[in-house]
Amino acid sequence: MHIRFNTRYLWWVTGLAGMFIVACGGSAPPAAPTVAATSVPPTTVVVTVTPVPPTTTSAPAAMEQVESEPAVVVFRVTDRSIEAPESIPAGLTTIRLQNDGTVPHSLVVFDIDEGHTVDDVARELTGQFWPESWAPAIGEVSAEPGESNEWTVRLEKGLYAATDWTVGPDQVPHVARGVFTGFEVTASEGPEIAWDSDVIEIELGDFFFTGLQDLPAGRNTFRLVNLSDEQDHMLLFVPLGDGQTVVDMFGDYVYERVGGTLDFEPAAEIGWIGPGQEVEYSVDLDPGNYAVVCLLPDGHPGTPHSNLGMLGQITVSE
Ligand SMILES: [Cu+2]
Repeated sequence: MHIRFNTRYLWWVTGLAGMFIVACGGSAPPAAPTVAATSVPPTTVVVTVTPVPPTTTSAPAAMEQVESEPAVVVFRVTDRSIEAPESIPAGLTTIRLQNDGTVPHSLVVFDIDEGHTVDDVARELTGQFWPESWAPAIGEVSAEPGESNEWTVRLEKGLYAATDWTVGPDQVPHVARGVFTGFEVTASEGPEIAWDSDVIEIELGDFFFTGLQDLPAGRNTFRLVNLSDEQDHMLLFVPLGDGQTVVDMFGDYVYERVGGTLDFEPAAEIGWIGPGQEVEYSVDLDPGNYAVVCLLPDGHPGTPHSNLGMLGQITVSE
């Protein structure tokens, strides 16, 4: 975990140019899916979609929201491939990374604007560049071998790419080995599935958090909204030592230290959230004090967002 983590930050410093650029995500909201999902065995790659009976109310379908679980789509990642459906109905969707490989893997999904293709994303990533504003990230998770992790996002009609963009233990990018796939989100009709209302809402802006709060130990579910028009954001929860503060740990954080002297391992990570995106993540936290930071860079080479104000501290209690 630690090595992979440093590797990705090095990549930010040396290779990434595109993720700070204005994203245009202006497509109309799609009709919502009439789906309910069930979980699937980890070794299969299935979207389990069960039609929901049509509602009897006369309100326009696009305006109503129903309480239901989002559809679950499994992305089975091995060391050389991603198996996933080629087509997914639009709407609130849980994207689950199932790591069936032998090393840690991440899964990031890009929402590709019209005029660009899945191959465009592959080309950028193979050159170790982040896709530019035409393919904003809509979330990322990571998982150890044999484990899974997931997040929930409202998918809109269009083309998407999914990959593990990180570098393996042998320094070869996973995308270069074929850990990459594209999929299409198709229009769907019926009531929109409402977001879970029983969550902790956090807004991420340029450059601040709102809604950060002390938490009970265990599993906490967050809905995060990126208010920015141009910046990606993320959240890391990093355990603090006795008497240590977030300023001690990240107050003078600069990328030059990454890969060498700065030594930290996040307890939880809420991945890349593109401009305007809204996502839901659950994380498990043990009791203790945590630094909560966004370390993405502003500009290239960039100032870490933590230095610009995206830096907080919380206590997690039994
Ligand atoms: Cu940020």
